[in-house]
Amino acid sequence: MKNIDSRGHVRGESIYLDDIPVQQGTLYGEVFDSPCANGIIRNIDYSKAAAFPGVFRILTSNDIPGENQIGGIIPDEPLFAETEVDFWGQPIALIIAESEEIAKEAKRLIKIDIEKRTPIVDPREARAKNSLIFPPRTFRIGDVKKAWNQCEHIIEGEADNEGQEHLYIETQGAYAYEIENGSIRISSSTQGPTAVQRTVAKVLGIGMHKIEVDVVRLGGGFGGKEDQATAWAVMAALGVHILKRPVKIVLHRLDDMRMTGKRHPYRSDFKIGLSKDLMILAYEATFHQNAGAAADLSPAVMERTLFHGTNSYFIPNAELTAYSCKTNLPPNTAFRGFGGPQGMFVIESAIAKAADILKVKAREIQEKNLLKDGDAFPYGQIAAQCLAGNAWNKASELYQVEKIEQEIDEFNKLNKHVKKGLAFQPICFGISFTNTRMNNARALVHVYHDGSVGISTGAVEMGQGVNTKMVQVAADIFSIAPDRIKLETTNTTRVANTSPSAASATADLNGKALHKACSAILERLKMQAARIHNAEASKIELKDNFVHLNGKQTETTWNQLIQAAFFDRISLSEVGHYATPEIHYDKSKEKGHPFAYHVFGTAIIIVTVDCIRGTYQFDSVKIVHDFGKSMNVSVDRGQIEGGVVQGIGWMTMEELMYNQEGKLISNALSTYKIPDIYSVPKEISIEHLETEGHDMAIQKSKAVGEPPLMYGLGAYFAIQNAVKAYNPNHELKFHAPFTPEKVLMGLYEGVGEKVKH
Ligand code: LUZ
Ligand code: MOS
Repeated sequence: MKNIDSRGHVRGESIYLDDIPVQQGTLYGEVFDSPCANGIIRNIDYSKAAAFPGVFRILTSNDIPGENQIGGIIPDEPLFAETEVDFWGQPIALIIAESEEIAKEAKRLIKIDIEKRTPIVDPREARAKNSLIFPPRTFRIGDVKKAWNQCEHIIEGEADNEGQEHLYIETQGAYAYEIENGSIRISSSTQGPTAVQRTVAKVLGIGMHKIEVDVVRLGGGFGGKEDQATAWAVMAALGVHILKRPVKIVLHRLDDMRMTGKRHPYRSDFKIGLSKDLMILAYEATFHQNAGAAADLSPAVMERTLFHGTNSYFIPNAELTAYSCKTNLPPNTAFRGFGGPQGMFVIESAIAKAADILKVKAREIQEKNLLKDGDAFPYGQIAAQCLAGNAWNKASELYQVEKIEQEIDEFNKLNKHVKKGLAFQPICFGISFTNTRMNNARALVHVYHDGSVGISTGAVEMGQGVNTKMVQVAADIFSIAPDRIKLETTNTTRVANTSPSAASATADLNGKALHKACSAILERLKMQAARIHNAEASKIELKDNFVHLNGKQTETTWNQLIQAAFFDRISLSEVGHYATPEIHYDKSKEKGHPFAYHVFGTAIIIVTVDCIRGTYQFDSVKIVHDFGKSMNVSVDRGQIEGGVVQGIGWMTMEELMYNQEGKLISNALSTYKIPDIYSVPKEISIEHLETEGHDMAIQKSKAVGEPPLMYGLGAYFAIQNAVKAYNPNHELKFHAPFTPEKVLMGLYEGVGEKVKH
């Protein structure tokens, strides 16, 4: 089925937050934020700004009727700073004015006097100073201390990654207005409508029942709106609560980049031990997560780093420890992969370094250690329906890897100043929120008495195509045309207590809930049809708009059946509730079965490096991916292509830089480079792995949102191999992104000296 949004998108008719018509009397909010990363507020003079014509009010922490607290997991984040500031861009006040322009003008008139303190920007420094968000955690399997003795080779090193700006095309924003009796309706560009509802209620000191959050769709989220859409919605609602006028806040791109958190930078140490025949016997890693100034989702992100610390390899003895380090950056947050990519980068770096020292190909080590059915992950779950080897083997055969390698060797011999590099990137990603209790969803279905259908779920459409999948589920069960079905906005009044659209689990969770609701209505309709045809319900089927009896089409249409059911006073509405079965996790032991299933795949990435300039172009990314049984191939391919490009961007060009004062200096699109149409690989081939699919996946179609991002990790190692082909003296470093500057340094370090080793 075609994406139901494609027509609206192409014609510019799709509704985003800023397209919602505003009510008469709407006011506009502008956030006044901290001009330094760490300091004590001595004085703020709002008088000139407050007196500026058109300014209605300046809201600060003093105006909050409930709690000045927006921390979702740990209550450690004020909505507005009170006496001190902990990061550059931290909200201090909200200026509410007649227009955005007036609010912006007024903001310039605020005078702030801050006593600056030295900020911490580096997570290792934070750990040394014991500045942690919460205590460290360790995952263990086997006995790593004993295993080192059995290792023929032991290799140690460091692997670091920087953050990543989400750069959703639609910036953060919210529009709130009063309905009546103090109830507030909020349109929010959020992945987590319930998080917004809960937090608004807490800050305003009123019940959640008075807050209705509605989401039409987002112009991208990528995790950046899982938690961090909340603050702006709360501010808008606070304005409504106090001024009794509609309030709209939409962040300017530069404000959004400065004030919001990003993917977590990590600083990590590894130690890997291999046997003579390249089996990984032992692995130790220590992760230092740069959480920023407040917890936000960092505890959950850190957990996923540990869950994915061994990627798709079986390592019998491993010890993974992670520290969530409190620094003076904006609180870092969810970003596609959610800590998984950071963990996987470290094991891939360890393997690359081992391969370099042992003078073997990384792919030999990778292949030998791939996870198999029955192998245990460090967190206790046993690999089942494991497709790591299948994906790897199919990729090797289908894309003729030996031949490609020969061609690359030839090319590198013939070309002095251009070199090619190749890397294999296997992935293994666990599907489910790592926090077991979040794995539930609901759906509400109404069949109207004309036979048309309205469905609501907790899923938020953010470009990933989940709405299309939801319509498919309903159309499939009722066996009616998709255009008889309307997908309603995501609304906390229709579907309550939702988990955010995140963790790649949105279509699974909401789809299964929808499946249950539709199935319940279907059962009632079959009984109705049975009455009409004097038959047993078990002999009835609904197919292609008609009632079928004993496998044959009858005269009764879907519409007639619905009419009859309606006249017979049969309920045509249903709520479905789904909670993922079988999953559990015991944090005290760090063991359990946290994931419904895993998604596997392998990518082969080939890059060409210009060895004069240090620039590069990706020739191809050749993928074999475990879709299960894809329910929508074009939607799923779109997710893979986008994920790959976003992953490559993070690994190669997107360079977030903070200076020593904790100020973001790559703070605009002129200094922060994301992949564009010219930097995407010339070829992205995507091949299905033929499998049955998994029962816990919606229609056996496996989750596809986050896993493909991690194919992009291979970009780093492909470039590294090309650099090595030019400069054998290049000493491997692991510090993503591998920008052209770093490539150039790598190409020329120690050139002219005798080759080492
Ligand atoms: N959000 C979350 C996520 O709260 N828990 C998760 O496990 C998760 N995983 C990926 C992306 N978002
Ligand atoms: Mo996400 S990183 O699944 O919000």
